[in-house]
Amino acid sequence: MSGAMELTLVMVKPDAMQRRLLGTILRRLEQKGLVMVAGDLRQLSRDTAARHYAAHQGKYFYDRLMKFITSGPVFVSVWRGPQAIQRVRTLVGATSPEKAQPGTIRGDFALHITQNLVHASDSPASASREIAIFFPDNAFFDITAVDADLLSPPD
Ligand code: FUP
Repeated sequence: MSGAMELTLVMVKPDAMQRRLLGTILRRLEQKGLVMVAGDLRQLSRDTAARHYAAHQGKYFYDRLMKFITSGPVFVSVWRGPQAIQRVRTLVGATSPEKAQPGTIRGDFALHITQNLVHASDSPASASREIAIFFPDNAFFDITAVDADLLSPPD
């Protein structure tokens, strides 16, 4: 069973942009069969970054995180697919660099807990909240992959 269709927010962070890993990261999500339905290169303001990371306000790493995420352009995107939220999290890998497994984006390319290349929504509630921050118009492309039925046949 492939699961319900979901939307999830993926942000490719300034370290990945600097390291020219945008294409590599997007490619992994595409290879899995997920479809990008919105995407944009943006410089985050401190206000937008604070909304996005509201749950971490007051934590010891908050200032470092805010400085990092506003240090250069990020690529914000919305992806669609069956159980896309958990599947993207699995492809991204664990937050801690010691725990991120080889084969995941962080496991293969990241050494640091802050400079960890990519953000992905961690639950349906986070996905809705984060998508509304970056794409308030909710105007997503209605792309159906030509191989959608092969990748995820209806049950
Ligand atoms: P994740 O969902 O894997 O991106 O991780 P969290 O939501 O737990 O943390 C959000 C961001 O805070 C992470 F991308 C990295 C940063 N962070 C730190 O810099 N130090 C920490 O100790 C924990 C998280």
